Amino acid sequence: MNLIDARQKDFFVKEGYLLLEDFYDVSNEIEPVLRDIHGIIERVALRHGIEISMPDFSIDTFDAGYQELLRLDRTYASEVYDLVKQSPSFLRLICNERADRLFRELRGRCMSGIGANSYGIRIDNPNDDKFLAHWHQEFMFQPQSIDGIVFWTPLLPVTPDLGPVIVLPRSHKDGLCVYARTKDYAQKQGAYQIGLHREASVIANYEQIAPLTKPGDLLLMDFLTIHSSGVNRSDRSRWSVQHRFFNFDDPVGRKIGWKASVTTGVRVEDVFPDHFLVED
Ligand SMILES: O=C(O)CCC(=O)C(=O)O
Ligand SMILES: [Fe+2]
Repeated sequence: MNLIDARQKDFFVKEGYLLLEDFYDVSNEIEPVLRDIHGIIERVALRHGIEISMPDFSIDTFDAGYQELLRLDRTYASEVYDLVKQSPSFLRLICNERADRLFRELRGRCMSGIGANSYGIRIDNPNDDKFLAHWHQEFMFQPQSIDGIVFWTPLLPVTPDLGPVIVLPRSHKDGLCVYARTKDYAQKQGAYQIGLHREASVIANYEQIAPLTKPGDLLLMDFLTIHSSGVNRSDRSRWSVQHRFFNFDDPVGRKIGWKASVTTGVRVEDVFPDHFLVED
């Protein structure tokens, strides 16, 4: 049995993204991740001897206590950020058999892979713009295979004020863009200083969409589709899972050697010398 029909596959190929509503089973696949997050927040507080008001677990308030930790000391919140990736239920979600099969339905018969450090749980805190992902294509930051696919799934209902991901439909058709270490992002860390060369004029070529999603939904993006974080102007953190599959059989990936995520220190200027400019 196929997970998607021909019309959905055509849509993805043409538009460079696809929203699959209710792809994951919320009780069996999403809720365990929320429970682990709840448990980790509780334990990080305990470790630091902090009394936070934490009600018993519920799907709607799974992150209760997190805002308090963040307010008390940002490093407590960073600990939570690093630890939630170590939850078995999260790792089960991203290695999910159906997700893997979905990747291979979209890319045809191939051997799939999950790049080193290519997955995580984003916690986008209210009005904290420093860690937002500016306009990018995944392949530049996850140099595994050019036909890789981002799997983006929310852990809470994403309303407009929470800042849904912004996607530029059909931007994948124009191939890998030219990038530079731009002045605009000079204050960011490491590879996040890299941005699209002449970003505003590139972005202006496309329509922008920002799909609203709920737990269980899955947003797929082609590794060449330009996208960015929306800005969170609500009073709650925006929790979402990102994971990615790549194709070991893609000739571009084979040539570059299926590299790990830039977050491991891979120098993408060396991987893609033809796609970098030094701006003056
Ligand atoms: O969630 C976001 O704000 C950005 C997500 C993103 O860039 C990705 O999932 O690849
Ligand atoms: Fe991305």
